[in-house]
Amino acid sequence: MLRADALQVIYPELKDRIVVTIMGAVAAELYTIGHRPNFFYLEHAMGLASSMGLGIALAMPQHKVIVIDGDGSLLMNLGTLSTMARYKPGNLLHLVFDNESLLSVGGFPTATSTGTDLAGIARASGVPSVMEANTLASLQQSVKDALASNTLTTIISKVEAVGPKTFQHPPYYQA
Ligand SMILES: Cc1ncc(C[n+]2csc(CCOP(=O)(O)OP(=O)(O)O)c2C)c(N)n1
Ligand SMILES: [Mg+2]
Repeated sequence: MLRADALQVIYPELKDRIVVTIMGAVAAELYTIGHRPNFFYLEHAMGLASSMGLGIALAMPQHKVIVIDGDGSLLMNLGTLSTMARYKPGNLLHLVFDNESLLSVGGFPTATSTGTDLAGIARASGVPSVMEANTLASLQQSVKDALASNTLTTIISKVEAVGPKTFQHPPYYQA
């Protein structure tokens, strides 16, 4: 599954919600599909999109918040899973695209390429709903189910390590 196709398929669920993404390739992909003022691309602070999303979800319980994370970013801040699980905001959906790679900085393999199981870590951290969705249809359904459930959910989605050709200076980088 290509992450760009996955984003396209779930875009109807994203477009009217607060969305916080990690930096790099996935931010550019979402921006290209259709930027919205309710999308925030957290540049540079690797690993912290989920922490920011947690804060927003807790501060704004009337809104659903969707975090779009990456395997490398989540591995850098695994404690976010236990913190999310501790507070369990039902309005937070944590979607992790696992391409087994630090794709945005050249494609170095991450620990998920050698067996680290992010869904297992999320479950063991106490996240009440953890799903694995590796096809477009299952991802679309999992996102819909998670948003309808009012339960803190982490979805791990394996995708190919493929991104846009260039994404160094998209408009959101400019002041
Ligand atoms: C603290 C810190 N270390 C390193 C970087 C450089 N960096 C930017 S994106 C990235 C890779 C992110 O990997 P992942 O979350 O898997 O997303 P992908 O690029 O695969 O979409 C790295 C290492 C950074 N921005 N901040
Ligand atoms: Mg990655």
